[in-house]
Amino acid sequence: MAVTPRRSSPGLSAVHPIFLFLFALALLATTVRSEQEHTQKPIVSEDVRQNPSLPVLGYVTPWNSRGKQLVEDHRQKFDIISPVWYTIHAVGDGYEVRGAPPGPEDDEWYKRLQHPAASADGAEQKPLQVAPRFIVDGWTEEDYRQFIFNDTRWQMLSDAVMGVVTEMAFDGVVFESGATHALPQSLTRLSEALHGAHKILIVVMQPIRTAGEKVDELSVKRAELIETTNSLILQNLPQLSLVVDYFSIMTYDMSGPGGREINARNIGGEGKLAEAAAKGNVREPGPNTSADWVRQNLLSFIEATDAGSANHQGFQASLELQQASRKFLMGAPLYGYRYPVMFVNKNSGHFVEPTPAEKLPDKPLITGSAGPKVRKKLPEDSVAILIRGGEAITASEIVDLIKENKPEALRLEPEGEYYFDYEEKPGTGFYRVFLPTKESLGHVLKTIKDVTEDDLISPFGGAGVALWEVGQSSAGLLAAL
Ligand SMILES: *[C@@H]1O[C@H](CO)[C@@H](O)[C@H](O)[C@H]1NC(C)=O
Ligand SMILES: CC(=O)N[C@H]1CO[C@H](CO)[C@@H](O)[C@@H]1O
Repeated sequence: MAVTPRRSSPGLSAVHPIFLFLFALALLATTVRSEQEHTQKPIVSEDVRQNPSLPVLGYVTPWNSRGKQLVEDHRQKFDIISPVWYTIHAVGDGYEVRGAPPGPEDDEWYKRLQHPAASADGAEQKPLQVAPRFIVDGWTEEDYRQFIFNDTRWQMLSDAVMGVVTEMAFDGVVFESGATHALPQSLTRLSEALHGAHKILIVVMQPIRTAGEKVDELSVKRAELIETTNSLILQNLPQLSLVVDYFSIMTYDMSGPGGREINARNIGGEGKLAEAAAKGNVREPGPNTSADWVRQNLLSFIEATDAGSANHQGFQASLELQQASRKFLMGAPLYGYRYPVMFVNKNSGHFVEPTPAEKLPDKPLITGSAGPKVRKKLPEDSVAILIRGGEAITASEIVDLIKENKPEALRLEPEGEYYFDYEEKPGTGFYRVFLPTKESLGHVLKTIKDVTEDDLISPFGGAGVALWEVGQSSAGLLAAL
């Protein structure tokens, strides 16, 4: 297993302050723009696709509804849009789909996307495919069991979903459930119904996780659980890849609200904290995604599909598998994460407090915002550890934090994601914020492209990106696409 990279100071490089400033400006520009003008024409040069060969799926949620305008302003950056609108319930002997576009304007919005539009320079923009997400909601284990083994039920579920798809004239479906890896046969009816109507089926898959070092009983158990889950996720991939058009792989939330386990070597001393770290009970804030993790996931999914081809023989099978090629849409987050943290001295394992700084140190720098601004610096050799779970934050929230606190952004190597620290008010505790940037997103895209273009790795290569979710992003971020 890959050891969590040590996060000692050689790994950190300070970002030129201009970077953050530009980042904030890019975000601000969008906020202002979408507030004042709804039919504003996109800026042409920014909107050229950086990686035209990679299909782009963008999720849009009702709770960050500015995603709708961002999609329209940058529609040539996308191929498929998935509004998050529907749930599938097990009711009585069958299934019921609930949900709808939240309002008439949402109806008009998705229909506009399905038609060609004119760009600022008068060129025609292609129509987008609209494939809303349908998520299985509240199913018990028994509900799954009944569904998996009963082809009357496969048909009932297909009918329930197709009823909506046909009525609304959607271009396809993103299907999400807690056990999609176990459903290749059960989804054949839905797949046939969609394909018969020239519509697409996309399924959401959990990512493959790194198992971690096996050093004692507990870590062995943990690692084995992760390995088992990984092989469950991958085992039916060859069959699934023949019924679906794309997989949307959730390679975001790499760290998630719980952060990640700190490397025990990063906390020394004899104290309780060092003891807890050695047992894997201390967590640190982490980046949401790394290009390397995305790459590992893509390779695992390609290999698992490939392994299936060994069981198929002949020309027809290889043709089918070629069509199975452009199937992996790797998830990339468009949100940041904010973690409440405390700082610990690496050598003693004791908590340390950032101290007011007269002169600005080059890194890292923490800025208090209350009253007369107090600039604080982090003592040498300290690491941040989580004191509570973190939360996702949007680009506009990040802009507000940057404007208010004027922090210095630091780059975490090798992940290439940026973070900054700030204190809300003196004495109320510190936060570390991880933010996606045009650069980190571009890096993920480049990694995907490299894999798809590497003939040795992927003779039938092809993959793209799935963005969660457009409403949390900004024009600045979307420029990476
Ligand atoms: C399959 O599902 C249908 C509809 O719920 C039900 O009527 C039927 O009894 C089920 N068949 C089996 C073998 O469970
Ligand atoms: C760089 C990094 O933090 N990678 C980790 C992110 O989270 C996933 C899953 O939790 C791990 O497998 C990665 O090692």
